[in-house]
Amino acid sequence: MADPNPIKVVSQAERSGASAIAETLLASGVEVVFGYSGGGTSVLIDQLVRSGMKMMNARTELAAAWMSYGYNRIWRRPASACLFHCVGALHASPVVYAAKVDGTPFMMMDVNLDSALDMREGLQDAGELYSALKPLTKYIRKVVSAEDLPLAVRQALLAAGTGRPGPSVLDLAFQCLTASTDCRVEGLKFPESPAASPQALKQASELMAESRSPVLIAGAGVHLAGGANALLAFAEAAHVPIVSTSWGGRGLCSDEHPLFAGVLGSFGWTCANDLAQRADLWIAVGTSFSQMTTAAWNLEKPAKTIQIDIDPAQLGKIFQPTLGIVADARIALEQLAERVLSRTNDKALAEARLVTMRAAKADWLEYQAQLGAEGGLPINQYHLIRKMGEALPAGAIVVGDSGGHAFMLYRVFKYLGMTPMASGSRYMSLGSSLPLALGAKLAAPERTVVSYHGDGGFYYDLVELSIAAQYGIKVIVVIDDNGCLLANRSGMRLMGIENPWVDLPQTTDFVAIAKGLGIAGERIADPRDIDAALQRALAAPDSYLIDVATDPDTRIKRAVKGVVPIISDRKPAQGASRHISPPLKGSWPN
Ligand SMILES: Cc1ncc(C[n+]2csc(CCOP(=O)(O)OP(=O)(O)O)c2C)c(N)n1
Repeated sequence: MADPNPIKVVSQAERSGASAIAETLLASGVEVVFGYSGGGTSVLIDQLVRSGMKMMNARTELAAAWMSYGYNRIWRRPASACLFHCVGALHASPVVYAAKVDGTPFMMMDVNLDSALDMREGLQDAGELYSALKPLTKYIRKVVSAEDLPLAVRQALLAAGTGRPGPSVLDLAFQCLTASTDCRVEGLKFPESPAASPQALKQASELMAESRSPVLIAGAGVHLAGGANALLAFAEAAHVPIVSTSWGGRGLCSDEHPLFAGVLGSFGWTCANDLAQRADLWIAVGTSFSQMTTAAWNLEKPAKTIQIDIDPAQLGKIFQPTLGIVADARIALEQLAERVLSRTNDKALAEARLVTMRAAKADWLEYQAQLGAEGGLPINQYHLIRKMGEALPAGAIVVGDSGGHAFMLYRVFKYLGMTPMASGSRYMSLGSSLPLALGAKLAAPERTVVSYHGDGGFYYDLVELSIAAQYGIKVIVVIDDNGCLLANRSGMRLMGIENPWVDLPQTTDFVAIAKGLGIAGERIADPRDIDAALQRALAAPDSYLIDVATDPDTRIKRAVKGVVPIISDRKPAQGASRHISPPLKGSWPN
Protein backbone atom coordinates (compact mmCIF):
# COMPACT_ATOMS: atom_id res chain seq x y z
CA MET A 1 0.00 0.00 0.00
CA ALA A 2 1.28 3.46 -0.85
CA ASP A 3 2.34 5.50 2.16
CA PRO A 4 -0.46 8.12 2.57
CA ASN A 5 1.89 10.45 4.36
CA PRO A 6 5.32 10.27 2.78
CA ILE A 7 8.00 12.26 4.57
CA LYS A 8 9.22 14.89 2.19
CA VAL A 9 12.96 15.29 2.36
CA VAL A 10 13.47 18.80 1.11
CA SER A 11 17.20 18.83 1.07
CA GLN A 12 20.28 17.09 2.27
CA ALA A 13 22.90 18.86 0.22
CA GLU A 14 26.02 20.45 1.65
CA ARG A 15 25.15 24.13 2.23
CA SER A 16 25.46 26.85 4.84
CA GLY A 17 23.47 26.82 8.08
CA ALA A 18 21.71 30.00 6.92
CA SER A 19 20.55 28.19 3.83
CA ALA A 20 19.35 25.23 5.93
CA ILE A 21 17.25 27.63 8.02
CA ALA A 22 15.65 29.14 4.92
CA GLU A 23 14.88 25.65 3.59
CA THR A 24 13.34 24.56 6.88
CA LEU A 25 11.19 27.68 7.23
CA LEU A 26 9.90 27.25 3.70
CA ALA A 27 9.26 23.55 4.23
CA SER A 28 7.29 24.42 7.37
CA GLY A 29 4.88 26.87 5.77
CA VAL A 30 6.52 30.13 6.85
CA GLU A 31 5.76 32.68 4.14
CA VAL A 32 7.33 35.89 5.32
CA VAL A 33 10.02 36.99 7.74
CA PHE A 34 9.63 40.34 9.51
CA GLY A 35 12.92 41.71 10.63
CA TYR A 36 15.54 44.31 11.07
CA SER A 37 18.76 44.20 9.18
CA GLY A 38 22.09 44.43 10.94
CA GLY A 39 25.03 42.46 12.25
CA GLY A 40 24.82 38.81 11.42
CA THR A 41 21.24 38.87 10.18
CA SER A 42 22.38 39.86 6.69
CA VAL A 43 23.81 36.39 6.08
CA LEU A 44 20.44 34.88 6.81
CA ILE A 45 18.39 37.57 5.05
CA ASP A 46 20.43 36.91 1.92
CA GLN A 47 19.51 33.22 2.03
CA LEU A 48 15.87 33.89 2.86
CA VAL A 49 15.47 36.15 -0.13
CA ARG A 50 17.37 33.77 -2.43
CA SER A 51 15.04 30.98 -1.34
CA GLY A 52 12.06 33.03 -2.55
CA MET A 53 10.78 33.92 0.88
CA LYS A 54 9.29 37.36 1.49
CA MET A 55 11.37 39.54 3.81
CA MET A 56 10.01 42.72 5.29
CA ASN A 57 11.66 45.12 7.67
CA ALA A 58 9.97 47.50 10.07
CA ARG A 59 11.40 50.67 11.60
CA THR A 60 11.93 48.91 14.94
CA GLU A 61 12.20 45.34 16.15
CA LEU A 62 9.16 45.92 18.34
CA ALA A 63 7.00 46.86 15.37
CA ALA A 64 8.33 44.02 13.21
CA ALA A 65 7.41 41.60 15.98
CA TRP A 66 3.88 43.03 16.25
CA MET A 67 3.50 42.75 12.47
CA SER A 68 4.43 39.09 12.67
CA TYR A 69 2.05 38.62 15.58
CA GLY A 70 -0.83 40.18 13.60
CA TYR A 71 0.01 38.16 10.50
CA ASN A 72 0.02 34.89 12.44
CA ARG A 73 -3.13 35.72 14.33
CA ILE A 74 -4.98 36.01 11.03
CA TRP A 75 -3.51 32.79 9.67
CA ARG A 76 -3.85 31.05 13.07
CA ARG A 77 -0.45 29.43 12.68
CA PRO A 78 3.21 30.50 12.57
CA ALA A 79 2.90 31.68 8.99
CA SER A 80 5.58 34.30 9.59
CA ALA A 81 8.71 34.54 11.70
CA CYS A 82 10.92 37.36 12.98
CA LEU A 83 14.61 37.91 12.59
CA PHE A 84 16.71 40.39 14.57
CA HIS A 85 20.30 41.17 15.41
CA CYS A 86 21.05 40.29 19.03
CA VAL A 87 21.19 43.89 20.24
CA GLY A 88 17.63 44.40 19.03
CA ALA A 89 16.08 41.18 20.27
CA LEU A 90 15.03 42.51 23.67
CA HIS A 91 13.27 45.39 21.91
CA ALA A 92 10.82 42.77 20.72
CA SER A 93 10.45 41.13 24.13
CA PRO A 94 7.01 42.67 24.90
CA VAL A 95 5.67 40.81 21.88
CA VAL A 96 7.29 37.55 22.97
CA TYR A 97 5.55 37.93 26.29
CA ALA A 98 2.25 39.06 24.74
CA ALA A 99 2.26 35.93 22.58
CA LYS A 100 2.61 33.87 25.74
CA VAL A 101 -0.18 35.72 27.54
CA ASP A 102 -2.48 35.75 24.51
CA GLY A 103 -1.69 32.28 23.18
CA THR A 104 -0.51 33.55 19.81
CA PRO A 105 1.70 31.54 17.44
CA PHE A 106 4.97 33.47 17.25
CA MET A 107 8.53 32.59 16.27
CA MET A 108 11.54 34.86 16.71
CA MET A 109 15.16 34.29 15.70
CA ASP A 110 18.04 36.46 16.80
CA VAL A 111 21.53 36.30 15.40
CA ASN A 112 23.97 36.45 18.29
CA LEU A 113 27.75 36.72 18.28
CA ASP A 114 29.91 33.67 17.75
CA SER A 115 29.32 31.66 20.91
CA ALA A 116 33.06 31.72 21.59
CA LEU A 117 32.63 35.45 22.30
CA ASP A 118 29.90 34.95 24.89
CA MET A 119 30.65 36.72 28.17
CA ARG A 120 33.96 38.13 26.97
CA GLU A 121 32.77 41.71 26.62
CA GLY A 122 32.53 41.38 22.89
CA LEU A 123 30.83 44.24 21.08
CA GLN A 124 27.12 43.85 21.86
CA ASP A 125 27.75 40.86 24.08
CA ALA A 126 24.31 39.28 24.33
CA GLY A 127 25.30 36.07 26.08
CA GLU A 128 22.45 36.53 28.56
CA LEU A 129 19.73 36.77 25.91
CA TYR A 130 18.76 33.16 26.32
CA SER A 131 18.28 33.47 30.06
CA ALA A 132 16.50 36.84 29.73
CA LEU A 133 13.98 35.50 27.23
CA LYS A 134 13.62 32.03 28.71
CA PRO A 135 10.81 32.95 31.17
CA LEU A 136 8.86 34.70 28.41
CA THR A 137 8.78 31.81 25.99
CA LYS A 138 7.03 28.54 25.42
CA TYR A 139 10.14 27.21 23.70
CA ILE A 140 13.66 28.60 23.47
CA ARG A 141 16.90 27.13 22.25
CA LYS A 142 20.41 28.44 21.78
CA VAL A 143 21.88 26.97 18.60
CA VAL A 144 25.65 26.84 18.23
CA SER A 145 26.02 24.16 15.59
CA ALA A 146 24.69 24.26 12.03
CA GLU A 147 23.96 20.54 12.33
CA ASP A 148 21.20 21.30 14.86
CA LEU A 149 19.47 23.97 12.83
CA PRO A 150 16.71 22.17 10.94
CA LEU A 151 15.62 20.36 14.08
CA ALA A 152 15.68 23.53 16.18
CA VAL A 153 13.60 25.43 13.60
CA ARG A 154 11.14 22.54 13.39
CA GLN A 155 10.78 22.32 17.18
CA ALA A 156 10.34 26.08 17.51
CA LEU A 157 7.54 26.15 14.92
CA LEU A 158 5.85 23.09 16.38
CA ALA A 159 5.87 24.61 19.85
CA ALA A 160 4.59 27.95 18.54
CA GLY A 161 1.76 26.43 16.53
CA THR A 162 0.43 23.49 18.50
CA GLY A 163 -1.58 23.10 21.69
CA ARG A 164 -2.10 26.51 23.23
CA PRO A 165 -0.03 28.52 20.73
CA GLY A 166 2.81 30.63 22.06
CA PRO A 167 6.21 32.18 21.50
CA SER A 168 9.35 30.34 20.40
CA VAL A 169 12.79 31.87 20.27
CA LEU A 170 15.93 30.64 18.54
CA ASP A 171 19.10 32.33 19.74
CA LEU A 172 21.45 31.63 16.84
CA ALA A 173 25.21 31.83 17.36
CA PHE A 174 26.65 33.51 14.27
CA GLN A 175 28.99 30.64 13.45
CA CYS A 176 26.11 28.27 12.79
CA LEU A 177 24.89 30.45 9.92
CA THR A 178 28.17 30.35 8.03
CA ALA A 179 29.23 26.79 8.89
CA SER A 180 28.53 24.12 6.31
CA THR A 181 26.12 21.27 6.99
CA ASP A 182 24.59 18.42 5.05
CA CYS A 183 21.94 17.66 7.63
CA ARG A 184 18.53 16.74 6.45
CA VAL A 185 15.53 19.07 6.15
CA GLU A 186 12.10 17.45 6.23
CA GLY A 187 8.74 19.03 5.49
CA LEU A 188 6.81 19.92 8.64
CA LYS A 189 3.23 18.78 8.83
CA PHE A 190 1.44 20.05 11.90
CA PRO A 191 -0.29 17.27 13.82
CA GLU A 192 -4.08 17.11 13.86
CA SER A 193 -5.61 18.91 16.82
CA PRO A 194 -7.26 16.78 19.50
CA ALA A 195 -10.96 15.90 19.43
CA ALA A 196 -13.15 15.42 22.51
CA SER A 197 -13.27 11.87 23.81
CA PRO A 198 -16.53 9.88 23.45
CA GLN A 199 -16.82 9.85 27.22
CA ALA A 200 -16.54 13.63 27.44
CA LEU A 201 -19.09 14.09 24.66
CA LYS A 202 -21.51 11.76 26.43
CA GLN A 203 -21.17 13.71 29.67
CA ALA A 204 -21.56 17.01 27.85
CA SER A 205 -24.73 15.76 26.16
CA GLU A 206 -26.13 14.69 29.51
CA LEU A 207 -25.41 18.06 31.07
CA MET A 208 -27.01 19.80 28.11
CA ALA A 209 -30.05 17.53 28.23
CA GLU A 210 -30.58 18.42 31.90
CA SER A 211 -30.14 22.14 31.29
CA ARG A 212 -33.09 24.45 30.75
CA SER A 213 -31.10 27.63 30.18
CA PRO A 214 -27.65 26.96 28.70
CA VAL A 215 -25.38 29.72 27.41
CA LEU A 216 -22.46 29.30 25.04
CA ILE A 217 -19.45 31.45 25.96
CA ALA A 218 -17.05 31.84 23.06
CA GLY A 219 -13.52 33.18 23.41
CA ALA A 220 -10.43 33.85 21.33
CA GLY A 221 -9.65 30.13 21.23
CA VAL A 222 -12.58 29.68 18.82
CA HIS A 223 -11.00 32.20 16.44
CA LEU A 224 -7.61 30.52 16.79
CA ALA A 225 -9.13 27.15 15.96
CA GLY A 226 -10.97 28.54 12.93
CA GLY A 227 -14.17 27.52 14.68
CA ALA A 228 -16.56 30.41 13.90
CA ASN A 229 -18.75 28.35 11.53
CA ALA A 230 -18.74 25.39 13.91
CA LEU A 231 -19.81 27.69 16.74
CA LEU A 232 -22.83 28.91 14.79
CA ALA A 233 -23.70 25.41 13.58
CA PHE A 234 -23.71 24.09 17.14
CA ALA A 235 -25.60 27.08 18.55
CA GLU A 236 -28.22 26.77 15.81
CA ALA A 237 -28.61 23.03 16.27
CA ALA A 238 -28.95 23.36 20.04
CA HIS A 239 -30.90 26.66 20.10
CA VAL A 240 -28.32 28.01 22.53
CA PRO A 241 -27.56 31.75 22.69
CA ILE A 242 -23.96 32.82 22.24
CA VAL A 243 -22.17 35.41 24.33
CA SER A 244 -18.65 36.41 23.37
CA THR A 245 -15.80 37.22 25.67
CA SER A 246 -15.17 40.91 25.84
CA TRP A 247 -12.24 41.13 23.44
CA GLY A 248 -10.86 37.94 21.94
CA GLY A 249 -14.24 36.43 21.14
CA ARG A 250 -15.58 39.51 19.35
CA GLY A 251 -16.32 39.14 15.69
CA LEU A 252 -17.00 35.40 15.72
CA CYS A 253 -20.32 36.19 14.12
CA SER A 254 -22.33 39.22 13.15
CA ASP A 255 -23.64 41.20 16.11
CA GLU A 256 -26.99 40.93 14.33
CA HIS A 257 -27.05 37.13 14.36
CA PRO A 258 -30.29 36.07 16.05
CA LEU A 259 -28.40 33.79 18.45
CA PHE A 260 -25.80 36.39 19.43
CA ALA A 261 -26.72 37.74 22.86
CA GLY A 262 -23.86 40.15 23.40
CA VAL A 263 -20.53 40.69 25.07
CA LEU A 264 -19.53 39.65 28.58
CA GLY A 265 -17.67 41.71 31.15
CA SER A 266 -17.52 45.10 32.80
CA PHE A 267 -17.05 46.76 29.44
CA GLY A 268 -19.49 44.37 27.81
CA TRP A 269 -23.26 44.45 27.50
CA THR A 270 -25.54 44.17 30.54
CA CYS A 271 -27.94 41.94 28.59
CA ALA A 272 -25.14 39.39 28.03
CA ASN A 273 -24.00 39.54 31.65
CA ASP A 274 -27.58 39.06 32.84
CA LEU A 275 -28.15 36.15 30.51
CA ALA A 276 -24.94 34.43 31.59
CA GLN A 277 -25.75 34.98 35.25
CA ARG A 278 -29.24 33.53 34.87
CA ALA A 279 -28.03 30.48 32.93
CA ASP A 280 -28.04 27.05 34.55
CA LEU A 281 -25.19 25.81 32.33
CA TRP A 282 -22.20 27.50 30.75
CA ILE A 283 -20.62 25.83 27.75
CA ALA A 284 -17.41 27.82 27.61
CA VAL A 285 -15.16 27.33 24.59
CA GLY A 286 -11.66 28.72 24.16
CA THR A 287 -11.82 31.25 26.96
CA SER A 288 -9.42 31.65 29.87
CA PHE A 289 -12.05 33.44 32.02
CA SER A 290 -9.96 36.56 32.16
CA GLN A 291 -10.63 39.58 34.33
CA MET A 292 -12.19 41.58 31.49
CA THR A 293 -14.61 38.86 30.48
CA THR A 294 -15.79 37.96 33.97
CA ALA A 295 -16.11 41.49 35.40
CA ALA A 296 -13.06 40.73 37.52
CA TRP A 297 -14.49 37.30 38.45
CA ASN A 298 -17.66 38.80 39.85
CA LEU A 299 -20.16 37.28 37.41
CA GLU A 300 -22.29 34.69 39.09
CA LYS A 301 -21.46 31.23 37.85
CA PRO A 302 -24.12 28.58 37.37
CA ALA A 303 -23.81 25.32 39.29
CA LYS A 304 -22.96 23.45 36.07
CA THR A 305 -20.18 24.43 33.71
CA ILE A 306 -18.54 22.76 30.74
CA GLN A 307 -15.17 24.18 29.77
CA ILE A 308 -13.54 23.23 26.48
CA ASP A 309 -9.95 24.17 25.78
CA ILE A 310 -7.02 22.76 23.85
CA ASP A 311 -4.78 23.45 26.82
CA PRO A 312 -5.41 21.12 29.78
CA ALA A 313 -3.88 23.70 32.12
CA GLN A 314 -6.78 26.08 31.40
CA LEU A 315 -9.36 23.60 32.69
CA GLY A 316 -9.90 24.52 36.29
CA LYS A 317 -7.26 27.23 36.29
CA ILE A 318 -9.68 29.84 37.67
CA PHE A 319 -12.49 27.60 38.98
CA GLN A 320 -13.42 23.95 38.86
CA PRO A 321 -15.71 23.19 35.90
CA THR A 322 -18.26 20.41 36.21
CA LEU A 323 -16.78 18.97 33.03
CA GLY A 324 -13.45 19.92 31.48
CA ILE A 325 -12.83 18.81 27.91
CA VAL A 326 -9.40 18.92 26.33
CA ALA A 327 -10.07 19.50 22.66
CA ASP A 328 -9.63 21.85 19.74
CA ALA A 329 -12.51 24.34 19.83
CA ARG A 330 -13.62 23.80 16.24
CA ILE A 331 -13.51 20.03 16.40
CA ALA A 332 -15.32 19.87 19.74
CA LEU A 333 -18.07 22.22 18.51
CA GLU A 334 -18.55 20.08 15.40
CA GLN A 335 -18.73 16.96 17.53
CA LEU A 336 -21.25 18.57 19.88
CA ALA A 337 -23.39 19.78 16.98
CA GLU A 338 -23.63 16.20 15.68
CA ARG A 339 -24.75 14.87 19.04
CA VAL A 340 -27.29 17.64 19.54
CA LEU A 341 -28.82 16.94 16.15
CA SER A 342 -29.43 13.37 17.14
CA ARG A 343 -31.62 14.19 20.17
CA THR A 344 -34.93 15.99 20.56
CA ASN A 345 -34.74 19.41 22.16
CA ASP A 346 -37.38 21.21 24.09
CA LYS A 347 -37.61 23.66 21.22
CA ALA A 348 -40.54 25.62 22.65
CA LEU A 349 -38.63 26.40 25.83
CA ALA A 350 -35.51 27.33 23.87
CA GLU A 351 -37.49 29.60 21.54
CA ALA A 352 -39.15 31.36 24.46
CA ARG A 353 -35.72 32.06 26.00
CA LEU A 354 -34.46 33.42 22.74
CA VAL A 355 -37.40 35.80 22.46
CA THR A 356 -36.58 37.20 25.93
CA MET A 357 -32.88 37.35 25.06
CA ARG A 358 -33.59 39.33 21.88
CA ALA A 359 -35.76 41.83 23.72
CA ALA A 360 -32.99 42.46 26.28
CA LYS A 361 -30.43 42.75 23.49
CA ALA A 362 -32.61 45.27 21.67
CA ASP A 363 -32.84 47.34 24.87
CA TRP A 364 -29.07 47.30 25.25
CA LEU A 365 -28.50 48.24 21.62
CA GLU A 366 -30.93 51.10 22.05
CA TYR A 367 -28.93 52.30 25.06
CA GLN A 368 -25.74 51.94 23.04
CA ALA A 369 -27.27 53.93 20.21
CA GLN A 370 -27.92 56.72 22.70
CA LEU A 371 -24.29 56.55 23.87
CA GLY A 372 -23.29 56.93 20.24
CA ALA A 373 -25.75 59.67 19.35
CA GLU A 374 -24.19 62.76 17.87
CA GLY A 375 -23.55 64.87 20.93
CA GLY A 376 -22.04 68.10 19.74
CA LEU A 377 -18.46 69.10 20.45
CA PRO A 378 -15.99 67.65 21.22
CA ILE A 379 -16.71 64.42 19.38
CA ASN A 380 -17.94 61.61 21.58
CA GLN A 381 -15.92 58.41 20.99
CA TYR A 382 -19.00 56.21 20.99
CA HIS A 383 -20.34 58.30 18.14
CA LEU A 384 -17.07 58.02 16.25
CA ILE A 385 -17.01 54.23 16.64
CA ARG A 386 -20.63 53.97 15.57
CA LYS A 387 -19.85 55.97 12.46
CA MET A 388 -16.89 53.70 11.70
CA GLY A 389 -19.20 50.68 11.99
CA GLU A 390 -21.59 52.25 9.51
CA ALA A 391 -18.93 53.29 6.99
CA LEU A 392 -16.63 50.26 6.96
CA PRO A 393 -17.46 47.15 4.94
CA ALA A 394 -18.48 43.93 6.70
CA GLY A 395 -15.48 42.00 7.95
CA ALA A 396 -13.30 45.09 8.37
CA ILE A 397 -10.58 44.48 10.92
CA VAL A 398 -10.38 47.34 13.42
CA VAL A 399 -7.44 46.98 15.78
CA GLY A 400 -7.56 48.93 19.02
CA ASP A 401 -4.42 49.87 20.89
CA SER A 402 -4.38 50.04 24.69
CA GLY A 403 -6.57 52.40 26.67
CA GLY A 404 -10.05 53.77 27.05
CA HIS A 405 -10.67 53.94 23.30
CA ALA A 406 -10.06 50.18 22.98
CA PHE A 407 -12.52 49.33 25.76
CA MET A 408 -15.12 51.43 23.95
CA LEU A 409 -14.25 49.93 20.56
CA TYR A 410 -14.71 46.30 21.51
CA ARG A 411 -17.95 47.14 23.24
CA VAL A 412 -19.71 49.17 20.57
CA PHE A 413 -18.10 48.54 17.20
CA LYS A 414 -20.72 46.73 15.19
CA TYR A 415 -19.36 43.51 13.71
CA LEU A 416 -21.31 42.71 10.58
CA GLY A 417 -19.72 39.37 9.86
CA MET A 418 -16.98 36.99 10.93
CA THR A 419 -13.91 39.09 11.58
CA PRO A 420 -10.61 37.48 12.45
CA MET A 421 -8.46 39.20 15.08
CA ALA A 422 -11.34 41.41 16.10
CA SER A 423 -9.25 42.77 18.94
CA GLY A 424 -5.59 43.61 19.25
CA SER A 425 -3.43 41.87 21.80
CA ARG A 426 -5.07 41.07 25.14
CA TYR A 427 -1.78 42.02 26.82
CA MET A 428 -2.63 45.54 25.60
CA SER A 429 0.83 47.03 25.35
CA LEU A 430 0.76 50.58 24.01
CA GLY A 431 1.97 51.01 20.45
CA SER A 432 0.81 47.67 19.11
CA SER A 433 -2.16 48.81 17.05
CA LEU A 434 -0.50 50.17 13.91
CA PRO A 435 2.01 47.32 13.37
CA LEU A 436 -0.69 44.76 14.23
CA ALA A 437 -2.90 46.37 11.61
CA LEU A 438 -0.06 46.31 9.06
CA GLY A 439 0.58 42.63 9.75
CA ALA A 440 -3.13 41.85 9.51
CA LYS A 441 -3.42 43.71 6.20
CA LEU A 442 -0.51 41.74 4.75
CA ALA A 443 -2.20 38.51 5.83
CA ALA A 444 -5.68 39.54 4.66
CA PRO A 445 -5.19 42.02 1.79
CA GLU A 446 -8.84 41.68 0.76
CA ARG A 447 -10.07 43.17 4.04
CA THR A 448 -10.28 46.79 5.08
CA VAL A 449 -7.96 47.21 8.05
CA VAL A 450 -8.11 50.07 10.53
CA SER A 451 -5.79 50.98 13.36
CA TYR A 452 -7.94 52.71 15.99
CA HIS A 453 -5.46 54.43 18.23
CA GLY A 454 -5.27 56.57 21.33
CA ASP A 455 -3.15 59.69 20.92
CA GLY A 456 -0.93 58.75 23.87
CA GLY A 457 -0.14 55.31 22.51
CA PHE A 458 0.39 56.62 18.99
CA TYR A 459 3.67 58.19 20.08
CA TYR A 460 5.04 54.63 20.31
CA ASP A 461 4.34 53.40 16.81
CA LEU A 462 3.54 56.38 14.59
CA VAL A 463 6.91 56.02 12.91
CA GLU A 464 5.64 52.81 11.30
CA LEU A 465 3.55 54.97 8.97
CA SER A 466 6.77 55.15 6.98
CA ILE A 467 6.63 51.36 6.54
CA ALA A 468 3.06 51.68 5.25
CA ALA A 469 4.31 54.30 2.79
CA GLN A 470 7.45 52.42 1.79
CA TYR A 471 5.75 49.09 1.09
CA GLY A 472 2.40 50.52 -0.05
CA ILE A 473 0.39 48.78 2.65
CA LYS A 474 -3.03 50.34 2.93
CA VAL A 475 -4.41 50.77 6.43
CA ILE A 476 -6.66 53.50 7.77
CA VAL A 477 -5.43 55.08 10.99
CA VAL A 478 -8.05 56.75 13.15
CA ILE A 479 -6.64 58.64 16.12
CA ASP A 480 -9.01 59.03 19.04
CA ASP A 481 -7.27 62.25 20.01
CA ASN A 482 -8.67 63.16 23.39
CA GLY A 483 -5.51 64.97 24.52
CA CYS A 484 -4.96 62.66 27.45
CA LEU A 485 -4.23 59.15 28.64
CA LEU A 486 -7.91 58.52 29.32
CA ALA A 487 -7.51 55.05 30.79
CA ASN A 488 -5.03 56.37 33.34
CA ARG A 489 -7.12 59.39 34.18
CA SER A 490 -10.21 57.23 34.76
CA GLY A 491 -8.28 54.74 36.90
CA MET A 492 -6.66 57.44 39.02
CA ARG A 493 -9.93 59.31 39.52
CA LEU A 494 -11.45 56.18 41.00
CA MET A 495 -8.77 56.46 43.65
CA GLY A 496 -9.39 60.15 44.14
CA ILE A 497 -6.17 61.21 42.42
CA GLU A 498 -5.93 63.99 39.84
CA ASN A 499 -2.81 63.19 37.83
CA PRO A 500 -1.51 65.95 35.54
CA TRP A 501 0.87 63.53 33.83
CA VAL A 502 -2.05 62.12 31.86
CA ASP A 503 -2.35 65.33 29.83
CA LEU A 504 -0.81 65.22 26.37
CA PRO A 505 0.68 68.12 24.41
CA GLN A 506 -1.60 70.05 22.11
CA THR A 507 1.43 71.14 20.11
CA THR A 508 1.72 67.84 18.22
CA ASP A 509 0.42 67.79 14.66
CA PHE A 510 -0.20 64.13 13.78
CA VAL A 511 -1.33 65.02 10.26
CA ALA A 512 1.94 66.87 9.60
CA ILE A 513 3.92 63.96 11.05
CA ALA A 514 2.02 61.54 8.81
CA LYS A 515 2.70 63.73 5.81
CA GLY A 516 6.38 63.82 6.72
CA LEU A 517 6.39 60.03 6.78
CA GLY A 518 4.65 59.80 3.39
CA ILE A 519 1.02 59.32 4.45
CA ALA A 520 -1.88 61.66 3.67
CA GLY A 521 -4.40 62.60 6.30
CA GLU A 522 -6.64 65.20 7.87
CA ARG A 523 -7.81 66.42 11.24
CA ILE A 524 -11.48 66.69 12.08
CA ALA A 525 -13.18 68.22 15.09
CA ASP A 526 -16.82 68.33 13.99
CA PRO A 527 -18.95 65.15 14.16
CA ARG A 528 -20.59 66.12 10.87
CA ASP A 529 -17.23 65.64 9.12
CA ILE A 530 -16.70 62.02 10.21
CA ASP A 531 -18.55 60.38 7.31
CA ALA A 532 -16.79 62.31 4.57
CA ALA A 533 -13.38 61.78 6.16
CA LEU A 534 -13.97 58.02 6.38
CA GLN A 535 -15.08 57.96 2.74
CA ARG A 536 -11.89 59.78 1.72
CA ALA A 537 -9.86 57.29 3.75
CA LEU A 538 -11.63 54.33 2.12
CA ALA A 539 -11.17 55.79 -1.36
CA ALA A 540 -7.52 56.73 -0.86
CA PRO A 541 -5.11 54.48 -2.78
CA ASP A 542 -2.70 54.35 0.13
CA SER A 543 -2.78 54.51 3.90
CA TYR A 544 -4.67 57.45 5.30
CA LEU A 545 -4.76 59.06 8.75
CA ILE A 546 -7.72 60.78 10.38
CA ASP A 547 -6.89 62.66 13.56
CA VAL A 548 -10.18 63.09 15.40
CA ALA A 549 -10.45 65.65 18.20
CA THR A 550 -12.46 63.70 20.79
CA ASP A 551 -13.91 64.25 24.20
CA PRO A 552 -11.47 63.79 27.10
CA ASP A 553 -14.40 63.40 29.48
CA THR A 554 -16.19 60.47 27.90
CA ARG A 555 -17.05 57.98 30.61
CA ILE A 556 -16.57 54.32 29.75
CA LYS A 557 -19.67 53.32 31.75
CA ARG A 558 -19.42 49.89 33.21
CA ALA A 559 -21.90 47.12 32.59
CA VAL A 560 -21.38 45.62 36.05
CA LYS A 561 -21.85 47.90 39.02
CA GLY A 562 -19.55 48.00 42.02
CA VAL A 563 -16.47 46.41 40.47
CA VAL A 564 -13.21 48.09 39.50
CA PRO A 565 -12.58 46.15 36.30
CA ILE A 566 -8.94 47.12 35.87
CA ILE A 567 -6.07 46.67 38.33
CA SER A 568 -8.20 44.92 40.94
CA ASP A 569 -11.30 42.93 41.62
CA ARG A 570 -12.28 45.28 44.42
CA LYS A 571 -15.05 47.74 44.96
CA PRO A 572 -13.72 51.27 44.53
CA ALA A 573 -13.80 52.33 48.15
CA GLN A 574 -13.16 49.02 49.85
CA GLY A 575 -10.38 48.75 52.42
CA ALA A 576 -8.05 51.40 53.75
CA SER A 577 -5.61 51.29 50.84
CA ARG A 578 -8.36 50.43 48.36
CA HIS A 579 -6.30 47.92 46.43
CA ILE A 580 -4.96 45.71 49.14
CA SER A 581 -8.30 44.78 50.57
CA PRO A 582 -9.54 41.19 50.59
CA PRO A 583 -11.22 39.97 47.39
CA LEU A 584 -14.68 41.30 46.79
CA LYS A 585 -17.24 38.97 48.30
CA GLY A 586 -18.47 36.78 45.49
CA SER A 587 -15.33 37.24 43.41
CA TRP A 588 -14.17 33.82 42.28
CA PRO A 589 -13.17 31.39 43.69
CA ASN A 590 -14.75 32.56 46.93
C1 LIG B 1 3.69 49.95 27.14
C2 LIG B 1 2.58 50.36 28.06
N1 LIG B 1 2.82 51.22 29.05
C3 LIG B 1 1.80 51.60 29.88
C4 LIG B 1 0.56 51.12 29.73
C5 LIG B 1 -0.57 51.54 30.67
N2 LIG B 1 -1.61 52.25 29.94
C6 LIG B 1 -2.74 51.64 29.54
S1 LIG B 1 -3.77 52.63 28.73
C7 LIG B 1 -2.75 53.94 28.92
C8 LIG B 1 -3.15 55.29 28.39
C9 LIG B 1 -3.34 55.31 26.94
O1 LIG B 1 -3.66 56.60 26.49
P1 LIG B 1 -4.11 56.83 25.00
O2 LIG B 1 -3.24 56.08 24.07
O3 LIG B 1 -4.20 58.30 24.75
O4 LIG B 1 -5.53 56.15 24.95
P2 LIG B 1 -6.87 56.54 25.78
O5 LIG B 1 -6.84 55.81 27.09
O6 LIG B 1 -6.87 58.02 25.95
O7 LIG B 1 -7.96 56.05 24.89
C10 LIG B 1 -1.59 53.57 29.61
C11 LIG B 1 -0.49 54.49 29.93
C12 LIG B 1 0.37 50.19 28.69
N3 LIG B 1 -0.80 49.62 28.45
N4 LIG B 1 1.39 49.85 27.87
